Amino acid sequence: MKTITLTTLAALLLGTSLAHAQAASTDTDGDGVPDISEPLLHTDPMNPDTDGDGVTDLADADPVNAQSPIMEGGAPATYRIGELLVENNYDPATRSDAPDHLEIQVFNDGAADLTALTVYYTITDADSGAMESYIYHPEVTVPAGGEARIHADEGTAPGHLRANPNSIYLTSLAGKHVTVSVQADGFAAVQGAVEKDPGGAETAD
Ligand SMILES: [Ca+2]
Ligand SMILES: [Ca+2]
Ligand SMILES: [Ca+2]
Repeated sequence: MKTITLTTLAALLLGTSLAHAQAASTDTDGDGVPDISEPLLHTDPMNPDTDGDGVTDLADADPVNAQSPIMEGGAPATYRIGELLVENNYDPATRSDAPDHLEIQVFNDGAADLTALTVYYTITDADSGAMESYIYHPEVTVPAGGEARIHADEGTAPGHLRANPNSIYLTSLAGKHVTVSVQADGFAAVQGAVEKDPGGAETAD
């Protein structure tokens, strides 16, 4: 019969509890909030500043509600929001339906390329009234006389921003009211709004 010494047993138990402790304290994005706690705060375990306001998730009193960075005034906007989707997205690259996500089409009617855009969007849950708001600075250029699309999803290609996987957009089945503001430096902002049907986000539809 194989015997196990008390020392071995103690080492095994210690090893197990250490592994548990390490798993419980894993903090992938290094913001001080353990991975296992981020869903409780509705924050993103892969993003140290989920709402994009410059304050880390641990220090942020309201980590999924950023104050609007949109400036009043500015030159008349030479751009506009075209399509604004929160579901029924389509991926032209694969010619197939894409998982539901926020997608903003921006038209540039001006004579100069647009860069350094600020995007601010809010999501309000129609049932609970819970609200989230996010700031993004997408690295996209909207060519003069052309258009660009900005996606808040899991994509990594240009124009794709990381969306919060613990957002009410994904975790609540209620309908959502979504507002979007887009502003180029020195110009007036443009706004849009869209309603998302109840039923949560579908992988594809
Ligand atoms: Ca974290
Ligand atoms: Ca985080
Ligand atoms: Ca923040």
